[in-house]
Amino acid sequence: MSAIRTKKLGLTGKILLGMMSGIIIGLILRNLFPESEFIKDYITEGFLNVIGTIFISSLKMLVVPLVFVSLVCGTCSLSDPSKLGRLGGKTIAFYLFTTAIALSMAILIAIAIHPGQATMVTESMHFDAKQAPSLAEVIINIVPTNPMQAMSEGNMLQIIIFAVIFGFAVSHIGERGKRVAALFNDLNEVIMRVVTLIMQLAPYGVFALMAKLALTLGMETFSSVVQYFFVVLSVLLLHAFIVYPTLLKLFSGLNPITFIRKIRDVQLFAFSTASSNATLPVTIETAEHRMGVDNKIASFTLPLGATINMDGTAIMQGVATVFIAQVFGIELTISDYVMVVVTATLASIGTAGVPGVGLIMLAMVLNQVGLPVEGIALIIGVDRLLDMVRTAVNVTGDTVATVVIAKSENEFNEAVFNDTQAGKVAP
Ligand code: DAS
Repeated sequence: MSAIRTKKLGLTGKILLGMMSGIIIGLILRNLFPESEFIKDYITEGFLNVIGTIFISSLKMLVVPLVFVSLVCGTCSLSDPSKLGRLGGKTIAFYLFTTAIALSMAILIAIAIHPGQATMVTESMHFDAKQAPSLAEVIINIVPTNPMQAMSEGNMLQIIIFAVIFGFAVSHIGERGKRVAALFNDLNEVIMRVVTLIMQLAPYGVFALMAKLALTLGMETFSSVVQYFFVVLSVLLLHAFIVYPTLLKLFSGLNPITFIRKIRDVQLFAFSTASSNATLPVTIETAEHRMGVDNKIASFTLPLGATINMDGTAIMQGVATVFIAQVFGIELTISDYVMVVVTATLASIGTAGVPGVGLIMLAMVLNQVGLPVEGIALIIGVDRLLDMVRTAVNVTGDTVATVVIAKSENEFNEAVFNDTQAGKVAP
């Protein structure tokens, strides 16, 4: 057990080392050679971009096969099919509950601190708002007309629906179904082994991502919207380290400190990649092998959460809406705030966990309450950094819900969570 713990600690330490050295080296290069075309072309957009993109692509490469195979395994191993309905209901209810808490907290704190000053409006502000899907389109688009196309496009909600139906069918063909299920379980183990191998690349990938970010994101960006940045950051940290541990303790009785220690790797991956989807392989491996969640729960709740549960994003949208209203001197009514909560919650359901999606959905929220979408131009400069933090909050919320639901369904090995029994960690 100590060997496993040392190995895990080594990986976390190496990732943190990669992150810090990337930021320091990036900032040094930016300050020593601020105008260097060589640095820009061959280091930032060259070497660092290549390494960082390959690392994120290697994680994303696993998302579709992992989600499909693990969901088929999870669904066909659910002995009582009616459990699927209860599991789905519990999962979606818990996700909506935590998102509503996140949004309400964000709006109340932004109103109290009042970060937006009317002096910041300029003529040059402009933001091309992409048309977000309507609720009806989101629901219709859930069912895939072509599962292969859904997989090639990475349409997560369609993949989830197809995998659940496929797995349900596997459990209804008797003995032959058992052979199919065994095959999918073996495939799942293979994919988990690939996840463990790719995790060894993390320190190098994280170094490249952080160095590129430090080289491109100048400190001057922050000065204009520093208050907005720190209001969002403080609500994100409040939600991650106060609200979630409280909910975990309340709904499962488990030790929040143990959870925070074990979720660290997942948060670092999410922070570095700014993508819940890309982090999904690590989230599932951690939930199953380090927290004792059974595959039949994790394979369902985590892919669903990476797609429909984005509390961190909702927090940004809540603060940004209040901030932009304040900057433009627009008074929002209570019903406007209720509309923000409903729209931001629905907006997060229909969007995949990829970098920057929260900002695109913010345009939908601003439209809904009649606020100028141009206001997004004020905050876009610091959004990448906030995207990284809110993605870490998103995956933390997905994992809290998964642990709570697994324990409530008795599909949870508390000995693994408390480190009194080794999980199935790949050697
Ligand atoms: N980057 C998104 C995610 O992967 C969150 C966001 O864009 O707000 O969860």
